[in-house]
Amino acid sequence: MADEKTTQSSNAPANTPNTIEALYLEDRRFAPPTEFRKNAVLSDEDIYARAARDPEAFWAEQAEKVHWFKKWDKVREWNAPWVKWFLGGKTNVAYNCLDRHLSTDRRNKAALIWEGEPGDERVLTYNDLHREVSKFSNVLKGLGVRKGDRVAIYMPMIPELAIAMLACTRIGAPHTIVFGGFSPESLRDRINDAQANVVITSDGGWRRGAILPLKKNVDEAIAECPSIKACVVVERIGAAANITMHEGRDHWWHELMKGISQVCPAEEMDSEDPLYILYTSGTTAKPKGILHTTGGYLVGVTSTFQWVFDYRDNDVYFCTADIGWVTGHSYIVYGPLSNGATSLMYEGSPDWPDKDRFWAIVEKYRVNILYTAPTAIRSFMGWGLEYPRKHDLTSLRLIGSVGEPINPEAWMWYHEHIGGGRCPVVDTWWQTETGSILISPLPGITTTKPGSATRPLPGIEADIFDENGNSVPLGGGGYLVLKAPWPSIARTIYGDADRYAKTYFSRYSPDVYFTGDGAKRDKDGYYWLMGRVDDVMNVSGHRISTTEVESALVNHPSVAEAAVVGKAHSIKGQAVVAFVTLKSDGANMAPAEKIAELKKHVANKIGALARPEEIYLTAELPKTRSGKIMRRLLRDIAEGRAMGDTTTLADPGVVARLRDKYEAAEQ
Ligand code: 7RM
Repeated sequence: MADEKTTQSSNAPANTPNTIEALYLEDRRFAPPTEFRKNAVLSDEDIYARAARDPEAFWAEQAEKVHWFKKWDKVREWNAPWVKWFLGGKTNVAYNCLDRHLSTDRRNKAALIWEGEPGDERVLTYNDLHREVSKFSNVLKGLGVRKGDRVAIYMPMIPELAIAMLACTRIGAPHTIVFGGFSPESLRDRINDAQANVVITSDGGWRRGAILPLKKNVDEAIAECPSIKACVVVERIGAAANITMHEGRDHWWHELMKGISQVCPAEEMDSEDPLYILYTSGTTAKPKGILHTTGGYLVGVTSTFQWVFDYRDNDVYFCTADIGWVTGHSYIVYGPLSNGATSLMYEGSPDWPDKDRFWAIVEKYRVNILYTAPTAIRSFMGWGLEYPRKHDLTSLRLIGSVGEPINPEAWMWYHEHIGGGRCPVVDTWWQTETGSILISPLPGITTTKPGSATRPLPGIEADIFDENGNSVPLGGGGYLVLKAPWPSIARTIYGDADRYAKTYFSRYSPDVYFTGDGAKRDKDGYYWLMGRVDDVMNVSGHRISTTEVESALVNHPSVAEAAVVGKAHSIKGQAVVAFVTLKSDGANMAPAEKIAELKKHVANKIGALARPEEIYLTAELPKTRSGKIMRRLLRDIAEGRAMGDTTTLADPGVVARLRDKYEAAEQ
């Protein structure tokens, strides 16, 4: 049965009757196990009150735990919506992730454990990683990269990806990582927006035994990227990748690394110097370049990694995300490494060569902490218990979830069948823009409820507002907001400060951050996230803008108009559904062929992740009298719901005709 929370559509009002009922029916509680609590990094509830009494002092105390070349003069400067943290402080994130550990017992500890597809493996100790990063830092300098220059990275999940990003960070060159599933056009647009000088890629990547043509995509992209001066290529595939190296522009990673100096001191960065740019979908077709800076981000990811995952020195930690997303940035690389953790990175898919791959990895490396996504958990549920049961999962002591609301059934399954009933489950809410986890249980303190991300972390001032900016009392729902800045908040949208202010700080007032998420708080003050309230879909934990997909569709020569909505999907959370009207000369082939062509077109334009699950060709779209497409009605149709208010429609007959057509197609 589909659960109430996953059937929430992206623009649904935050508290529809069925969800309220579900929440009040949810009476299962899971207190931290006594043993866990006894040994936990945090076990004293008082931390919340302490942080609330004096947030600046609290964050300064956290900042003391990382290394500074020079300590800050001032903790925070807040001219809403603009904020700076640890002003005057000098630090380097890569120094904190590497050098800092070399003078400790961690020197020869595994920093990265890499499990490649199909079964390749490599372990890099902190000492190894420091050496490789220092060498590649010198490579980048040799290619002319200077502090402040942007470097694009388009790579599979291989150790060189982590090495490349840490090298950028070491020399103060902000990286912009583009997920390997994005199309050449998406890559081109991001490189051009960031004005990157260098791009780092590989000859290809392995995905379910097939080759991802990364270098070929780069060639296509940078043909239209005048800022790119050099391209560095890691050899992952070999001859089978069949790539062309362009003389003077393209360089093999291994050749550049040959004989280069291992010495490259970390650049002393200002606390507010840019650290990286990461593009994310918003409500318009153009992705936003979310800019994170140095000191605050470091403090945010370092502290939350330790608190939420209860990281202790001998733990093996496995986050299944791709580093191309923020989860990988913060919780595969920066947060874990700055804590001196052993972070496992896996190149492939959960179902390759078989559906037990994650569990085989857990058993092989005796993983203690696992961090994955609800969409994966729902797939595992569908595949059946035989796969986890094939493996010894008793090394696990804590399991986490991120990316979208986790429905209580999936939470329970995860708790019982992966966590063996003994592991606390941390459902962590955050965003690319927040940089680090903001709402989550503290596993040694918080009693969890399946489906709730529980409470804002210490130092985080969240609230739920109604349309008018009034705080909604416990038991009610509305919009999730943050009423004070935290250290790892994004500082701007690269090159578009106005859009930053407008997107996040104009809904209520310049000192209130609007998350774009609907949420509800129960009588105990626990938060229940309800999904996006804007035109952003969440497909398998990935943010995709409806407008972006619509633009891709109307870019096709036969399409006149397109409207895209997210439809509840039992595995993906949401699936992309498009309603398309064709130009009069567009119906030049059978509808089924046309639909296949349009799906392929979207995948080519944006990337496979945006490929519509369903496309409906229709003669008309429901519009208001002022000509706005009423997506809400399309969602009602796609999700088979009773039709909402149709009084503002220019032609009320349109929806009835559309619904008949949709239902006929669904048969
Ligand atoms: C980390 C990440 C952000 C959006 C966010 C939410 C949704 C993420 C949860 C969640 C409910 C969660 N960054 N979201 N985590 N919803 N419970 N634990 O996912 O920028 O890619 O997406 O994802 O809608 O606004 S993201």
